[in-house]
Amino acid sequence: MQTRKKALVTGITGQDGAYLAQLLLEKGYAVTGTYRRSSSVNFWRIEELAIEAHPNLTLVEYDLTDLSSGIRLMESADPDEVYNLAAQSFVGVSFEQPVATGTITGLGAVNLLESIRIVKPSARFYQASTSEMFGKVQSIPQVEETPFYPRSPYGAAKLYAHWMTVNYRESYGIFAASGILFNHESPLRGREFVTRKITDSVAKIVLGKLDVLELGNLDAKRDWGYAKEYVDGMWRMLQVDVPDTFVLATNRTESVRDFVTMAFKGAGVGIEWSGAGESETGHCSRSGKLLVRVSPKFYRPAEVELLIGDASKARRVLGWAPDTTLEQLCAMMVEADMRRNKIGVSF
Ligand code: NDP
Ligand code: GDR
Repeated sequence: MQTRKKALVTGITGQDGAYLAQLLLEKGYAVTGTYRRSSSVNFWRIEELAIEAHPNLTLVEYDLTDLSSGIRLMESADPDEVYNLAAQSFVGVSFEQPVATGTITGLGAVNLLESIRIVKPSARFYQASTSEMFGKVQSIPQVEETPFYPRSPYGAAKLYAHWMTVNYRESYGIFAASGILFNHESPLRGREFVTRKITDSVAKIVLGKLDVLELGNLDAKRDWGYAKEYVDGMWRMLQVDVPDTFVLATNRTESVRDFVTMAFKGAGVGIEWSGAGESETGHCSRSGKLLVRVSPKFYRPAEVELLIGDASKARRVLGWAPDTTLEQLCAMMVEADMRRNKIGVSF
């Protein structure tokens, strides 16, 4: 009889953690998912996916910043595969909390790598790296070899974690993979991130629960994919023979403004834009009502203006390719937020 593979997923309460745990459970893994202690733990995502009571899922408290609890975690979970998804992941907040972001997002990964080195060096490790490491992009499209230039404390912390992952791979022979993932979204995305903020607000506006959507930089361009497909790419990175670094992206970039237009269209509302920069506004093309306004409070001290990735290496080596279009993704998110807001549930 084949023994069940064991996976450890940090950050199971987050978007990717929830989808990845679902995927691994479907594949027959025993999954240990970590969440951090707080006065009100939020399990809404694993509840939405109906996996919170799965017999092969164990939930344990773990704080990324604590090395000794990392060591104990590695001893108790005894994982074959470790997916490090937990992080202070919001770029905007990282400017306000640079030290905490460095400790959690940067050093947190090293705590796990050290725990693996000490307790279970045969475990395979996945680090959730990010296109934010490219920051002020040096060439287009971005690939694994594109030089890094992070533009936020978050990007810099992730770059440290990325290089430490490469370092543990090269120094100790640990199977440590780094996935440079471009933005990926879903109905489970946190509402602080721009796509979900937009789809939730569009739903509220259409239902008469909100007057105007306030946003920051509408010109920023992102390569947005569907999170459920990206967690499959993470898993694939740990199934190959040699640990490596891979970009996952769709190779299509759109502006925040375009995503707003797309989301309103998905809810049956046409939108017309006027003005520029901080005085740009969006109006309903039928009634002329103001629907979108720019607010300087959502601007960042330094911005990542344009991201577009090329995932050819992942396609070639991992057989990974995205399938869902941005229009389909946006429609899926608007539909979920319409449903939630109609029944008054809001996560
Ligand atoms: P989320 O913000 O949805 O989830 C982050 C997770 O980290 C949550 O479970 C959160 O717990 C947990 N966490 C935060 N601080 C700590 C801490 N001190 N100790 C333990 N756990 C902590 O992020 P995503 O799911 O979107 O992203 C997953 C990972 O991938 C992150 O590392 C992110 O930086 C990275 N990434 C994401 C991309 C994206 O587009 N989504 C793209 C590239 C990389 P809690 O629920 O309690 O807050
Ligand atoms: P990002 O995602 O910073 O790319 O990081 P986010 O959705 O926060 O911002 C995308 C772009 O939209 C602009 N923007 C706004 N952003 C937010 N959040 N709120 C606003 O009101 C707003 N208005 C304009 C931003 O300035 C930015 O240019 C995400 C996170 O998931 C990271 O953890 C991950 O590493 C990267 O994606 C890849």
